[in-house]
Amino acid sequence: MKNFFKIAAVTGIFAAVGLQSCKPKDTANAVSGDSGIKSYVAPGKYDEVYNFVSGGFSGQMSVYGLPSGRLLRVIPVFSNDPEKGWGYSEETKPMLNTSHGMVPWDDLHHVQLSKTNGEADGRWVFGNANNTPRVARIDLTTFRTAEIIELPNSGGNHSSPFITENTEYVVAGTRFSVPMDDANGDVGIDTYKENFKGTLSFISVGKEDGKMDIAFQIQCPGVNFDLSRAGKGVSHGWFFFSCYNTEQANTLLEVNASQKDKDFVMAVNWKKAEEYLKAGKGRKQAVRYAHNTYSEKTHTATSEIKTEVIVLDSKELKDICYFIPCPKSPHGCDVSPTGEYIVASGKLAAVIPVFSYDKMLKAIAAKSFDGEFEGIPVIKYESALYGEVKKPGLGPLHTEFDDNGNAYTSMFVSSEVVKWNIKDLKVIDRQPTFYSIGHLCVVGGDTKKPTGKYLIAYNKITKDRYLPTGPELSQSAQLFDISGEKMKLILDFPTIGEPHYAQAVLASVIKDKSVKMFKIEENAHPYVAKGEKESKVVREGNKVHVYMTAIRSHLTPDNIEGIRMGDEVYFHVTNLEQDWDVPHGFAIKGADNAELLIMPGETQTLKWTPTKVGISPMYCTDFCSALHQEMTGYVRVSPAGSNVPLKFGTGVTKPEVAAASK
Ligand SMILES: [Cu+2]
Repeated sequence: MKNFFKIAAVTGIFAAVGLQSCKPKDTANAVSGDSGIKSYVAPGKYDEVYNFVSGGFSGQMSVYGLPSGRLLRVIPVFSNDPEKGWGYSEETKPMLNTSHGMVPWDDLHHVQLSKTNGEADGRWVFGNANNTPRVARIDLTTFRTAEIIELPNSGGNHSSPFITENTEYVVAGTRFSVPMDDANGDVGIDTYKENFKGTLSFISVGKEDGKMDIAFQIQCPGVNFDLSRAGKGVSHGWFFFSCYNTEQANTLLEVNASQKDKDFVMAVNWKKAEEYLKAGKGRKQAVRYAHNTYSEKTHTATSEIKTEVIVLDSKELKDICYFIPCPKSPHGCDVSPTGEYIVASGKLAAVIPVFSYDKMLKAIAAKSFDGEFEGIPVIKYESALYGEVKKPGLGPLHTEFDDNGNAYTSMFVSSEVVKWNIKDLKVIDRQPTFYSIGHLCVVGGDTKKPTGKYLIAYNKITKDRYLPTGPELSQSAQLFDISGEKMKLILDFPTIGEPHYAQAVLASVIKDKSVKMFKIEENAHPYVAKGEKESKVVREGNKVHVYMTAIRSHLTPDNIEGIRMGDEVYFHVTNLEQDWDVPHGFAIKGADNAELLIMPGETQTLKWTPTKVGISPMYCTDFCSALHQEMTGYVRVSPAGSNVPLKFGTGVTKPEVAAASK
């Protein structure tokens, strides 16, 4: 058996991936009859569902309307975004701060909506940074990133951000085990088994304000944590993580981490961990990590470096972590709506094992163990197993659920979605995807109450699905109607970056909470100008602060003189509009960062260091009115040491001399 797996896995399956040999033949006829009409949303009509999709290596999150597949918004999270000035404006730069300094890129893999009673409550959506481990919280009243927290003791934040049923915790398991941050990391890489550790970070989330904090970490054996789900219903209080590389290999993982027939699902009793934490069983560890928050009062982010984290050791505290054997290199680890069944997906396995929470508890009570792995009890496979889905397809990755007791599993290698019944584990239907599906998403499919109407497949490859666009083709999502016995493909739509995981929720949960503008009288930005009369230009040494306002269709001031080479100029632009959907933009010639995009009632700052003597035009970048093209101005830059007086104005052909020079 072991040899079969080795050959099948390393030769057969990987060759199949490379050759696309499992490409379905009937691509042209994929949507037939009137199925397409099911995705049609007439002009002027709203979509029924919001779909939050990870942007993979773009570092952003995108928002689509379903069933139309319309791209509604790209939310900047971990990467600079010149469209919105994210990471370029002085106010947003602190959001990308880390213990390594500013890291303006990451690889966002998974998204997860906040939950109340196990259902999406539409308050926040969380995303993970895989590369430089971080977790972000996005506020769904503004669709903007409100908070980013860095994770110490982690390398590759893949198993993240997964959430308990009342958003008590967002959890983040490290993908790459590494030496702990307070240990000497200058060790031979081949000392992996001795020195490399895995960690699970439990991030608490403020009930009202959503504020994140690392409540504790659990130190685990050095393996790769891949995905996770919180228990719910009967299994509330537990977390389940898939782990691979239990071989603890440190090189050529494609072979060396595919040796064993079984890796593990790790079950974590987080309620028990909380008890140990309260009883003072944690170790305080000195670390450095950034915690960045954006305030909509000041429209400004602050970054704080934290210096301590509490670590619980899974080896010492025997009853918080258990391993369950799982074939083979598992990816998905998904919990059914009732919380009773845990579905694991071995990427290289020929079956889908379904574990029973009840059987797992009984196995723990009866100590039905197969020894230990790195000091953690290993439950006997058969003792926790409910049953196996036989011949589901090749390369099972991830499972979600509907409201009728069915499960849907993505099959990467055989490029299909397989529907099966949770009770009898029989396959009901299979539909091809185009091509190489990774994650899938059912509306509410990871919650206690799935809606069971739409399923979206997130595919790695599109090949012949869209018009060619050079060497790189758009990646894609595919929408299936799952309201009947058979799944029906109804739409293809292209996606931003590489769509990993996504979540979807009925639009009614979110749409009426949208912020339409920020009240100008509540703007507490230190450089706000709450009306044109408050606009001014102030020199402080070589720093020049421009308190500027924007309203249709002019900037105030729009003529500025007296700037000198060597100055740092800060344009603090307040958008005076108090009307929905009227942002203004701001850009100036030669600025080496980006534009600003300023929402109604908000203030944002562009830092500009002039590089040439002369006249630099500036203008509004967001087409705001019929006279948007006239929304412009000039800045005069004179040589260093010049005695051109500081002057500014709007609507005067001869500007007044600045009174407010310091
Ligand atoms: Cu404008």
